[in-house]
Amino acid sequence: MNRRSFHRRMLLGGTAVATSLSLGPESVGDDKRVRIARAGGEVRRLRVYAEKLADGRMGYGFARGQATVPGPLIELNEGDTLHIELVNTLDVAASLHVHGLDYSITNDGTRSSRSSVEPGGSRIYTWQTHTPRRREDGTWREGSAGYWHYHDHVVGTDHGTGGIRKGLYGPVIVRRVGDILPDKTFTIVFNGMMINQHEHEGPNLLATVGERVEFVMITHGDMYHTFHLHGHRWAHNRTGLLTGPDDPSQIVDNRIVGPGDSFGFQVVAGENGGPGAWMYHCHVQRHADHGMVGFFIVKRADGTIPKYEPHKHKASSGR
Ligand SMILES: [Cu+2]
Repeated sequence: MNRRSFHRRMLLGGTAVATSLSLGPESVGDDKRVRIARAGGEVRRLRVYAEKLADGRMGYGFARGQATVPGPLIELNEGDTLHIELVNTLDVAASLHVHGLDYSITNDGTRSSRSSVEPGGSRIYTWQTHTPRRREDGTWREGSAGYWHYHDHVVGTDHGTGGIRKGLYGPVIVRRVGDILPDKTFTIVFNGMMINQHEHEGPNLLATVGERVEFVMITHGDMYHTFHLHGHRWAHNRTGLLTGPDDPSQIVDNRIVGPGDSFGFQVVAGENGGPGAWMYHCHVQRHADHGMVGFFIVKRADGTIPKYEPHKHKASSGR
């Protein structure tokens, strides 16, 4: 198995004392190195289109005609500012409301704050992020890093119930300097009894043994669920990864989730059980039986998969 060496670095600046995991130059297994997130502080610009899909769903996309459900992943580093323009091609007002980041009330994406976008219109929302630091009163202010999400807040009702029901949602990841970067990221959204707006089956997620795979798990709708992944485990903390041998985070392979929740984690595909079509599903039995199930398909390096008969499930190779 992979041999990993960790060391801790103390960052001393003023009254702030931070401990971070430094993995930059370290070796992980056979000439494999992890990539780590750099420090933020950039001003970035994006344009996102709200669109109706041919099948009646609604989605966000970075270009016209390319809307997806879930919407595209937005990745930032702590300290970055994002100016994101929403172009509304729908025939109803829509918005962008983000969880976890910093924004003024005029960037809230709600009707009550007059920050929605009329049909055919556009507007720029500004989302900011910050690093953890000590307040002047000595208390600790959290940083923005986390697995977050965005969604419409005005289609159908003042809570965006109609937009969310049709697919207007997507993931946001804010990384802290030094966070380990994945080889690929998958987004799983439980929305009612659907996964990523598919009824009776979830998408298949394709990876190769040894790949560092990141999951972003978001929940919408009216129901509580449990997210379970076969053959893999993660830490119940911000990143889903342990920071070292003394990290007290609980290790889990199942987590209860409710509407508006989001979390994420990374696994090394097949690290514990090897290749195979590993199920992921809601562990509420009735929901699983209804089809809240998909497969995390971990291939051997030669592309084969043991004991697996491909069938109708839609496959996704991540990004
Ligand atoms: Cu469920």
